[in-house]
Amino acid sequence: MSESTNTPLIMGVLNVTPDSFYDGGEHEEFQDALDRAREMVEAGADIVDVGGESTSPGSDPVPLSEEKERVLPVVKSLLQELSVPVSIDTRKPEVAAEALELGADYLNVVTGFENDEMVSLAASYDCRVVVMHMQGKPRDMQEDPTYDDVVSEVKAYLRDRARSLQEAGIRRERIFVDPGIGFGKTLAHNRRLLRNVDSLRELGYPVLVGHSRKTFIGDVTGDPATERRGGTLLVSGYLMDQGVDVLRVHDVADHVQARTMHHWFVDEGGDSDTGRK
Ligand code: HH2
Repeated sequence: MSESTNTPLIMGVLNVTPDSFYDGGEHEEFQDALDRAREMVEAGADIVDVGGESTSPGSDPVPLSEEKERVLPVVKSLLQELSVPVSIDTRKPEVAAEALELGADYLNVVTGFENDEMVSLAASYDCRVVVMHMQGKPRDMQEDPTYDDVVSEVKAYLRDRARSLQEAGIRRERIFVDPGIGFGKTLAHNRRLLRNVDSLRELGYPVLVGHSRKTFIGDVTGDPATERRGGTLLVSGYLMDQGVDVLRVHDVADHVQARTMHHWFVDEGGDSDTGRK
């Protein structure tokens, strides 16, 4: 196997959402989620992010009991079985509380920890937290996103939120910030943010980016979500150039390979050609 590095960390996306493809019901869905998580870890994922509610543009909220039924058994099994940290991606404090009680290592909240209950949960479990920027709500966030200067506004928001998390008792080194690609952003906003991840890193917190297979790639290329691997990888390489700390992605094996190549290309010594074969 090729030499590997672990910067940036690769966070594999595990969406536990109903799929019309299955007619075998819940059990099959559960087994399928475990299999996909195992595959991602085998491929080199550093973290597995489990989510049971779609937050893509136009999506509706999932009832609490349904989200719990979907994600908690999966989180429980993964925590028992996997050697890597498990992250819970939820907007609901009730789901977060149970996942943290089971031992979840990361709390990934796309609503910026604006909910005080989420903040106190994160503080009492001393987990790692991902604080993300979003303008609006998934239902309508893409209707007319507006900024004077998207980079400085997102940066200021993340600085404020991270500070208030620290004030609530969450240690600085446990906080990750995320510009929220596609969450209340136009194509031009997404591009500006992706080009300025190095500026977000000036905040002094590790930066996580979740751009994988998102709509902006389809807007540029015309390709559906299942065929956006090339676009995703190109953007990932560009983010690696800027020192991104965590990439939240669907295609783990491709990213582990890209990370190894990036390391070889950028970090591994000089260019001198001594003529030695
Ligand atoms: N994006 C999605 C969900 N969770 N969390 C963080 N921290 N950053 C993101 O950019 C992010 C996230 C949405 O993407 P995906 O999981 O691919 O889609 P869906 O919400 O439809 O399951």
